[in-house]
Amino acid sequence: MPGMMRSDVGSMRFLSRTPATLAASALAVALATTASDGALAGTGIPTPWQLNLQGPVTEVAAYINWFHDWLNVIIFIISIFVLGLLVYVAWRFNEKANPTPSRTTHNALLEVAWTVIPVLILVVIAIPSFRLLKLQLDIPQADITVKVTGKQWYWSYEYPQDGGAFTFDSLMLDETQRAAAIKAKGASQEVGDRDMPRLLAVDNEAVVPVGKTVRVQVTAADVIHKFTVPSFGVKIDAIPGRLNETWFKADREGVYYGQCSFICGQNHAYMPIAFRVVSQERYAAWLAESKQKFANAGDAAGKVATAGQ
Ligand SMILES: [Cu+2]
Repeated sequence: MPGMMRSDVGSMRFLSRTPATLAASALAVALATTASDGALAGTGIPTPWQLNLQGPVTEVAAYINWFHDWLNVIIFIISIFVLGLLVYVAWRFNEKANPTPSRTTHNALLEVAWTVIPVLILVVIAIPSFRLLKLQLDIPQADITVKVTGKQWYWSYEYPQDGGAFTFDSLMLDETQRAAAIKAKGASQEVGDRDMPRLLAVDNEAVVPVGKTVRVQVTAADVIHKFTVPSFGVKIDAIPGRLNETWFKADREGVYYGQCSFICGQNHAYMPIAFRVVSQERYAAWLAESKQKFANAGDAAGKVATAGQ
């Protein structure tokens, strides 16, 4: 897709300059431009008719997008090559065209080639794959730690550092609440749908500062959930009794939505994740405000009954 943060994966650029990549990129760009009206459409949020991955705002997500495109190039080349071979064999060596077939059974050069070439293909997949795994799993020194707990069917966020030490629950706005929120803002339906998207907008967004490394500790309180934010390149299981860790460093302000990605019960589809990435000043203001607001926040168990209606 155009305008993506490719610069972050500069070390892999040598691989993305082949003519085949350029052709595939051109095709992807053509498809993406017909599918969306702006280069950044689909960043932080899915869009109608979206074909590609959501736009990345972290190094990991940019790498995932690049790796996805790179695999597609390999897949296209192999598929076209195999299809070409099949068509050629069916045309050139059918019974009519080739009534007396050759009885050749061995060809050393060919056998070496069809062993070595697939190995090389696996190597050019494995190297970036391991690099990506290392980037995801090797969590850098964190500026902020946020603990996220999946619950049926909402998320709780805990800010243990920064002297914050507050917890809050984040529940999806149902259509009645969303309509009321849009009305309270005095926004048009169009603006309301953009700022408070259906099935994604929540009552309390998690807020983090831009350009800071956020370590996310993920767990669950009841059943297995999965914490997923596509534009951060983050997807990790939330398992009761286990603390999983991941990280992201968003390099652009904005709101980035995700969803639970592990079927966890009746309202699995209605427990979105919303991260608002803001400037350091706005983050500090939000922290101060939240310390007051969530000082006595109890568990949201009582709110669940209205969450998915
Ligand atoms: Cu869930």
